[in-house]
Amino acid sequence: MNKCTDNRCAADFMDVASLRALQLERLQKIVAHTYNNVEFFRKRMDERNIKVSDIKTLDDIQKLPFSKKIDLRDTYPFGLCAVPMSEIVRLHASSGTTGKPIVVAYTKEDLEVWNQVMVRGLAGAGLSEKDIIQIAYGYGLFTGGLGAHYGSEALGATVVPASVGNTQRQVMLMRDFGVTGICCTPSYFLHLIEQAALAGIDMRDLPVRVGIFGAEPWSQGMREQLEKGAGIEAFDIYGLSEIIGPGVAIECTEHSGMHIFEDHFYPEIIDPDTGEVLPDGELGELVLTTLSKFAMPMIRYRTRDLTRIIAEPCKCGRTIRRIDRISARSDDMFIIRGVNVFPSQIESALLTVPGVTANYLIILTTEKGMDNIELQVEMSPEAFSDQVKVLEGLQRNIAKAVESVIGLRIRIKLVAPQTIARSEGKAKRVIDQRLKN
Ligand code: DLL
Repeated sequence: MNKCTDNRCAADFMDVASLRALQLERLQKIVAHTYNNVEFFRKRMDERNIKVSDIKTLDDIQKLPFSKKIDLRDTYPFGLCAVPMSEIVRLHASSGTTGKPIVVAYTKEDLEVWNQVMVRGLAGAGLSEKDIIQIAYGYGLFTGGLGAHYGSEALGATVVPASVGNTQRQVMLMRDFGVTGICCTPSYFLHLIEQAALAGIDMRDLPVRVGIFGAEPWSQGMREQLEKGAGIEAFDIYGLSEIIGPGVAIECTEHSGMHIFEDHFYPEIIDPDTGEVLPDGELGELVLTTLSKFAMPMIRYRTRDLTRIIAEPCKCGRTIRRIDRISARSDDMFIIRGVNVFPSQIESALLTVPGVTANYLIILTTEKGMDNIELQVEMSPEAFSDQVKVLEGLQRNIAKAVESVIGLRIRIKLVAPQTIARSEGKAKRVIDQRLKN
């Protein structure tokens, strides 16, 4: 058992009965606060004839209506705020793929909660005031940069606010400042490793030892590429703007799921089609309720992220439950020839094949009235070959690996190292060129 020595992590190890009591107390308070201050939410409760006083146990949360991203869009920009603007000290926004951004707001106390969960997460990943942490998530309206920044500062670490971009300079800073921890998207870190190599720097020779990677789905194969390529320990961190930003859940050193800071974010898993609450252990859509965020509380927010709750105790001794790696977003799924496919399934299968990198692109097209998938894959420089036989063998292996997971034979196109566009933030993995009828 690896009890965290930082006493700011005490809540992670709270006895379960006290944790449930704390959750209930906070739930009752936040439901009352939201009912009293957010007209949108009050109407929804009134329509269903639900009263604040109906929340007597944690299970009573199921009486409350769900909320969704569309609610934030419909009430843009400040319709879900539960405090006057004079109490709001920060706004963030997330653009998403279509339409208006969604806006999220924080009071001073909300930011304090955000810092606390980040401190607990970073400390659990073995970081401390002795570390120099480079933040290479984007700074700005995106929550990644500032969330990781202030969390690392609150931990007491030395923060290098690099933001994204200027990749060669990022590598130089890491080397010259002796950076020991890095926070960025996993795809961007892969890019940093490659760029370092091009500059003649082997990331494994640098002091960096911990990576805090999130904001996009990533597979076990990707973890291996990052850990081996840079000689680091990689931690999966999860979060979303609507709930707070990064720091909703994070892995501990056991790396068997992400501990969710459930004293602040109450998790449920539902069947995405029926809305029925599923028991612990079953895969479904994660629904979160913010128990202690007052500027813009979220009640039963449907994240669209698919995972399961791991209720079994973790070897690390934390009593807060875990969620599994986010296997996909329900809206990332595409249907090809009647088969449901998630990009993350393709990544997991692909990276079991030696000689490929995690730089890939899925291209969906319509040919002769049929939907088709092409998977473009960058080969590793070592595996890159001009021998047709070698390339064909690799193509066959990838096609087989993918078929064994999704049940479809898809076209594989091998491309030379460094040909697929790199992203500095969330990687774009799918290009959909299908004809829409
Ligand atoms: O991505 C917050 C964040 C920043 C998390 C930095 C972690 C690190 P949004 O831009 O609102 O917020 O996007 C949230 O990103 O619903 C998931 O679909 C996805 N996501 C976030 N973390 C992970 C992860 C930030 N570790 C959306 N694994 C979420 C898989 C993730 N998907």
